[in-house]
Amino acid sequence: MAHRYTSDLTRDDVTPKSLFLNRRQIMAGAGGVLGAGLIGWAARAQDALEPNTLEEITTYNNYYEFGTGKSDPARNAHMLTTSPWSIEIDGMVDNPGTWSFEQVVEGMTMEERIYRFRCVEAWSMVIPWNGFELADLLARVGVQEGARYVAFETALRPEEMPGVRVPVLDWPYREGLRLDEAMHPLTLLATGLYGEDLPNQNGAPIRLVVPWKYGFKSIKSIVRITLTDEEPPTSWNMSQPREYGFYSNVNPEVSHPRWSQASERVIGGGLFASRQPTLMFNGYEDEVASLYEGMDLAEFF
Ligand SMILES: Nc1nc2c(c(=O)[nH]1)N[C@H]1C(S)=C(S)[C@@H](COP(=O)(O)O)O[C@H]1N2
Ligand SMILES: [Mo]
Repeated sequence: MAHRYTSDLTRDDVTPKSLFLNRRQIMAGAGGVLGAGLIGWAARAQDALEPNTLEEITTYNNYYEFGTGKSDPARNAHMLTTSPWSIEIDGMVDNPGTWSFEQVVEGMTMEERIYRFRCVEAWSMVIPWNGFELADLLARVGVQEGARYVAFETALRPEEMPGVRVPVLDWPYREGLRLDEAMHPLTLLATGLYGEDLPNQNGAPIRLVVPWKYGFKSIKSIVRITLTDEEPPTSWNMSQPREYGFYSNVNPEVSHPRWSQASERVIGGGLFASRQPTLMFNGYEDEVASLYEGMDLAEFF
């Protein structure tokens, strides 16, 4: 995984057109960097797909199996053995079984996808992932008729994961998607970032990335994928159901009970880049809004 993969999804596809402005035009119009505040907002929106540094992406993490502090995963995740790795794929599939990591990745179309990443805690980054579409793997295992959801599980290894001695969550970490969300072309199984193997703290060797949902849906270090006809239990929803819904689509208009989701703190960044407005579906509204037609997005949060 030492090379960069080309993507058939360009920046234009994943950037709302109204925000896709030319930075040089903005700066010319503003008469320089010290232009009006409004210009700063526009420049930040344009800059939103400038990836964060590798340093930022790998030192500010949430991976509670290695501790609840933002720097705990970078300090502790080296303890996780990521090779060999196997994934159990079961439930309503034609070819259930245990797959090695190498078997899972074999023949998949690897791409680079530069995605916005928005944590429910109201911080954000831009991350250049390498991986493949979950839909391609699901096609390979053969989803049976009647399956409606996909459930995911993270490894649970107390001897390698100091954080699971603390019952902050009901381990193993579990997540899930509706089948149509799982099949969406934006939904990625990531195996790398910045063209290198995924660092352990980011969910090695393979993790989910669902860019229009809050970050906790993007489950790390997956060991099990189950097709089912019932909405699966998910860790944060089980822990605090009034705060974290099953859907958890990024929505600036629906506040978390304890804080607003209208804006986000940008990790890293330069002069202007401390806070920016949060976008509906994290900026992927054109691509995913149709999945939720007719649903009350405040009720199904
Ligand atoms: N297994 C597992 N997956 C997880 C988490 C976790 O604690 N355990 N944290 C989630 C949360 S809250 C976020 S914001 C993202 C963080 O991903 P990153 O550290 O790669 O930025 O991972 C998600 N996936
Ligand atoms: Mo998060």
